[in-house]
This record gives sequence, structure tokens and C-alpha cells, in this order.
Amino acid sequence: MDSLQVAHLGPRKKRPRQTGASMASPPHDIKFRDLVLFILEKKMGTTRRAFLMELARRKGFRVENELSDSVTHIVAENNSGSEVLEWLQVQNVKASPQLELVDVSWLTECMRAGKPVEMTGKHQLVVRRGFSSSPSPEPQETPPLALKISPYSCQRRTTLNNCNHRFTDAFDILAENCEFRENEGSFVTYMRAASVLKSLPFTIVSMKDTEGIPCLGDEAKSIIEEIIEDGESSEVKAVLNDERYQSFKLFTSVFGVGLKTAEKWFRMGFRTLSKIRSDETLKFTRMQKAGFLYYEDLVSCVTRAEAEAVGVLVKEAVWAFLPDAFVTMTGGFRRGKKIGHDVDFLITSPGCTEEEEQQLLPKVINLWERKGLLLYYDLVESTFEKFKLPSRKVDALDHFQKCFLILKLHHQRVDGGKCSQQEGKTWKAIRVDLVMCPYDRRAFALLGWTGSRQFERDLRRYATHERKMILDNHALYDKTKRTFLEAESEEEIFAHLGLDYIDPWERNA
Ligand code: DCT
Ligand code: MG
Repeated sequence: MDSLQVAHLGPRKKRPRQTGASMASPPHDIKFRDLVLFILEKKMGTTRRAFLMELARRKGFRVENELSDSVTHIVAENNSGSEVLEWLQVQNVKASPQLELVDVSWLTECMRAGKPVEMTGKHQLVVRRGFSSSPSPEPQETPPLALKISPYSCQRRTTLNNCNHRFTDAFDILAENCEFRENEGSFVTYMRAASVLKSLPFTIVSMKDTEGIPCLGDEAKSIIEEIIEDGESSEVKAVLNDERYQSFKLFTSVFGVGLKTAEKWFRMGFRTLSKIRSDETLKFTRMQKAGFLYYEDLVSCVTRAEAEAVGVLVKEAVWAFLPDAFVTMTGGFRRGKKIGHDVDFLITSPGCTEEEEQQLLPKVINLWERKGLLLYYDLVESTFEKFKLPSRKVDALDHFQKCFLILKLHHQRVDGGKCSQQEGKTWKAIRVDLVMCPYDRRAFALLGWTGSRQFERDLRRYATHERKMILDNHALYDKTKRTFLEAESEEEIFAHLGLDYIDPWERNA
């Protein structure tokens, strides 16, 4: 249970607190200092070059963005040595005798070995002089290495450094509009387009840059083209001005209001929240009443400092009843996000009985109620069954016991009370989700509750279509072997699926 222990801050073994800074993607250490690589874009293309550069750097190679005197190896693809020399001449660079001109096959072999491999004749680019009789180089076969961008986001690393905001914002809006119109097909198309662009290590500046990128159909490409040429998409503009989109966006911003209620209010002719709030014929659920009551607090996002303060509250309460429990902040904050719409926690205990497990959340709620911190709660009892096969649906809800809450967070508990802004009101209402899971399922629950939703959907899709396995928040089932695959950590689940491990801060798909 190694990785989980690091992630969980157990009461007994105190470990250094994970801060926002440590979540950032680490700079790459250079392991092989004798080599300085430059990868030629000519005939290779921007996308593939950027990926090779990123991959090589991740493996510890020094790769330069620009050609300079320090470069020792020029790596090229589909170029002969003469072509590379010609290119160097155009750049006004004189190739020193030490400079190696190598084929990309050398680099891909290095990537596979994780270190520089010996350079042999087949790697060296041949320079043909005039009409010499030396044979032209054999056409190089590119090894089947996974250097291409995967159509599954669980095979991509997506940090929060999105350098294609102008495109991904557009696709996010179009996807949301499809969601409001319950157009599942287009929703998925736009979500996948947004997601693949979020993973790119470079900014798209021309249509040439989109070559070889999966999940971009003709429709998505025409939107990208329009944004490149006109600075905006007419389709996105139309959505933003659409009355239905605006109303749905507004109505669903209220806690407890889903698509059905939004639809109903829109059809009834409502366009503002104040009209809805003051209408005496409308009936609201308990959730919606709380949603309106704490609306201002809930729409202003939760900051990391607030999330950490809630984390302290949760741990204090949980440890009062189960001192050996692990409490992990999951959701967007575990992925390194600085703000969120709620704070999600996973709770699990190695030593407790089933009854103690079932009693914990009710006890925690009861404690907060007595302290006057509970503004709203909805406890959902567990429907978890040990031997049930995982769900095949990519968006299925899980069966763990959970509690959706609105907590009263006093300003003084945040950052030592430094920013108690508002006069009068001394607290802020915060949405909190608590999930309680059996200890042997903690890795699956943690993976599922860390998100992002797109990452989870692709993990399940990948398991089903590429591995004949079924994955959900509770378990992983191998259909070929007809067995459940157990896991003590997220790393083990990725390994079962034959996937490279992707850290939480790289799951912002
Ligand atoms: N999740 C899940 N089952 C649910 C709800 C959520 O498995 N019933 C997963 C998907 C993502 C993760 O838990 C956290 O969900 P959210 O809080 O909705 O998303 P988030 O990524 O934390 O984003 P936000 O910052 O908006 O809270
Ligand atoms: Mg969340």
C-alpha cells in the first residue's frame, strides 16, 4: 500500500504535507550530459518533433530547442545526410566534424532502452557527394514505438499547463451546449477534441500543426481553422448568445439543479434566478433550497487554502472515531488544481469492522451538527457488493457510502484567519463530498475519485476495448481470465492494464 500511504496523511505516521508547489510537473533532470541533441523538424513535422523532444527530455536527454554550437547530435527523419547538410547550409551553420548526423531510429532505440545506445552504421546518415557510387541509404523503418499521440487520454500526460486555451475553451463551451441539449454523440466528440489539445506540449498556430493529432475530426478542424484565421469561432459565439444555453448555464449553477429542472424552468419561461426564487408556485427540493440559500458562496470557487482548511476539519472529525483511518483529498485538488467547485475526500480504515465502517460518516455528521457546522447533508448508504462485476458504463456512479455536504467554514480556520474579508459574516459555505470505502478497494476508489472525468472515461474505455477488462471505482475484472485483479495502489492498476503510470497532476484531461 506504498503510494496510498504517501497520499494519505495518517494520524500516526506524519508525512510532509503535499503542497500546491509539489504538484507542479517537475523539470526534467539531465542524466546524459555528454550528448546534446537537436531534432530536425524538416519532414518530421512539429507534432512528432515536439513529442520526441518531450519524451527524450523525460528520459534524461538534453535536447535543445535551437541549433547551437553545443549540439553534438542532429536527429533527422526521412532525410539523407546530404539533405541535412543542405539544411545546415541554408541556416548558415557549418557542420563541425564532431557533429553526428543520425537517423531517428537511433533516438527511438535510445528511448526504448532508457539510455543512449551505441551508434552503428545503420543509424548514421550517409552523405552522398555528387554522383558517387556509394549506395543511397536503405529506407529506414520507424520502429513501432508508441510515439504517436494516443486517442486515449489515459495514455497521455495532461498537466494544467494548457497552451491551447483559445481552442480548448471553445470546445468546452460547445461540449457543454451539447450536454444541455442531451446530444451525447457531439458532447463526446467535443470533449475528446478539447482533451487531446490540453495534452499538447506546444501551441497550435497553423493547420499544419494539427496533422497526426487524433480525435480531431473535420468539424473540430474547421473550428480550429476559424479561430486561427478570425480569432474566434462563429459557432461558439452563437452558443454564447443563445438564450437556452445562457439559461441552462445559470440554472444549473444552483446546487441541486440538474438538466431536468433547468429544462422545466426554461420551458415555463423563466430566465433569471431571482424570478425563480420568488415564485410561490414552484416547489424546491431540500438540496435546491440549500443551493439558493448559499448561492453566492457556492458559485465563488473553493480555493486551495479553503480546501486545506476543510481537510483539517475532516481529519479532526474522522480521527475522533477511527484513529487509524486514512483521509485523502481527491478530485481536482489532488490533480493540482488551485480552485474547485467542491472538495472531495476518500476515507478508509485498515483496522475497522464493517459496522464501524458504516457508522463513521453518520458519527462525523452528528459531530458537525452539534458544532453548528452542518448547513446541508445527504447521506447515501452503500450498495456495494463484493462479488459484483464492475459496471460497463463509463459514467456509472459508484456504490460506496457517501455524503454530499455543505459545511460552514469559518474564515479564521483558513490560513490562520489572514483573509477574513467580509464584515459581519464570518464564514463561507463550502461543498464537500465524503466517500467511505472498504480498505481493500481503496486503490480503485482513489483512482476513480481523482478524475478528471474525461480521464476516467478513457481509462474504462481503454480497459474494455484494448484489454478485455472491466474497470470501475470498485474493482478491475479480467474477462479473459475470468478473475478480479487486486491492487494495493494506483500504480498496480495501471500495471494490470498495461499502461505507463500517469501521476495525478498529469490526469487533467
Ligand atoms: N466521480 C465519481 N463518481 C461520482 C462523482 C465524481 O467517480 N459520483 C469522480 C469523477 C471526478 C472526481 O470524482 C471528482 O468529481 P468532481 O468533484 O465533480 O470533479 P473535480 O475534478 O474535482 O472538479 P471540481 O474542481 O469542479 O470539483
Ligand atoms: Mg471536486
